[in-house]
Amino acid sequence: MSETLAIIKPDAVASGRTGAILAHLEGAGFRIRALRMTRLNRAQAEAFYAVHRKRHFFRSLVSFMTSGPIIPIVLEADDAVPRFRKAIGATDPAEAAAGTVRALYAESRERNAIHGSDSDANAAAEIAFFFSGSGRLAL
Ligand code: 3AN
Repeated sequence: MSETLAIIKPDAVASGRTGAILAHLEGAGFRIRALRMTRLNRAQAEAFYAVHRKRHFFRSLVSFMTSGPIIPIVLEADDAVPRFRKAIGATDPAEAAAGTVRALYAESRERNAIHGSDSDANAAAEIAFFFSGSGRLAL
């Protein structure tokens, strides 16, 4: 078993898709190991997406990700990172495979409903970003 970090993004939280997305993920075999609701400030969003700081969409992405509450989730499964990437689909919902979370719930390439870690190393770093210290109780 391994872990990955998911984030239900502000668009999906605001449109009331949280429950549907959680049910979809549990139905796809992911086990919820930790979950919280929070809201990023600008500095936190810039730090989380630092790898994209030179991209043309960075400012817009930070603005979107700070626009409302988000729900970070630690998910567990066999090969969690690649399995989860497959379950959420391509970044652009127009290119996401049928039945994936983004095909079902994303609005656009930016407002794309959900985040998923892209490697085991990034999963560990992203889980620590949201669930370090007392934020994550021993299981
Ligand atoms: P993914 O979330 O599929 O791993 P990344 O890591 O390339 O995609 O991009 C991180 C986030 O940046 C995406 N989830 C999306 O919200 C936003 N993003 C990526 N590419 C674009 C783009 N061309 N225009 C606007 N926003 C984008």
